[in-house]
Amino acid sequence: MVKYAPLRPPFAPARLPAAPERTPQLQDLINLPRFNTSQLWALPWKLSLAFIAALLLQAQPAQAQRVRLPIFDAVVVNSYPHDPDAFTQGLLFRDGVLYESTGMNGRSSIRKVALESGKVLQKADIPQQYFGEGMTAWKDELFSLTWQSQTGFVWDLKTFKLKRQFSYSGEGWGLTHDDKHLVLSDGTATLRFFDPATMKEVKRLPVTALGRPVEQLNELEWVEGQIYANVWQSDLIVRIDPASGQVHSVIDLSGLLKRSGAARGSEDVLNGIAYDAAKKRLFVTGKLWPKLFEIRLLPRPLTQ
Ligand SMILES: [Ca+2]
Repeated sequence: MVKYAPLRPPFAPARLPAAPERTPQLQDLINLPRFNTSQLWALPWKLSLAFIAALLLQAQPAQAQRVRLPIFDAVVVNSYPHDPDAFTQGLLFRDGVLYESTGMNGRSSIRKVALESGKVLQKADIPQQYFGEGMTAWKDELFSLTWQSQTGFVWDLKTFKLKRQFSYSGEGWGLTHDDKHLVLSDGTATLRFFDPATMKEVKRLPVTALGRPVEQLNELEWVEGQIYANVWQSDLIVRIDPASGQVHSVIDLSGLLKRSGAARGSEDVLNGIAYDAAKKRLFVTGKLWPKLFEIRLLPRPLTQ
């Protein structure tokens, strides 16, 4: 799958093309708000695909009823500094600190980051030939992926020393774990589960929303028995039932990028979900975003 083709070579954020709009396929599935005329004037003059999709749904009320999924909006509880040069690929929270993996050839790393200050406390670089991707912590180790090299790394959680490598087929995008397995996304609509002891694949989980596959699943987080997944190049996080693979609700984070202060380039998309299970705090950030947010989820009222 072409993921970063417009970027290479060279990596040049200032010259990136305009951002693509949201993933229309998934956007079609969620319960878009219905705009009334008093709200119309406040919308940006440039109609987004989301808005067009909303109009289409308005024009086809029967279909809108059929494709409705519950939506949650995000209330920002706290915001913290985040390294604007970090091309965030993986994010997790453990023992009071954040761990983050970053991407791009020559800029990929794993980091331990202080939540409040955003300061990088510890860092290990990933060799230049690799494009870093998602990461998760398992026991006293960190497992990190690479995009197309079919190579993963296992790091000591405390020392950040590289302990060993593993290989897997296909691409590596996001990584998290349940109580038994590591869960890997690869840009498709299928999540793959691995035994962390052997890194052998043990099962696959097709992810669907109202019967349709949800492609481009990216950064992952295991949250209270559910899998949260960024949908790449969208402002959406889908909440997946790990038993059935069904998306049962969607978190709409549109507006957070602007609030983060990030420049709107094609690559500075939402991509980072971490959960503090002890204090039940949910954190999100994006690639090259100067801010990281703690958010609380608020159900969006259903419109008639
Ligand atoms: Ca994560």
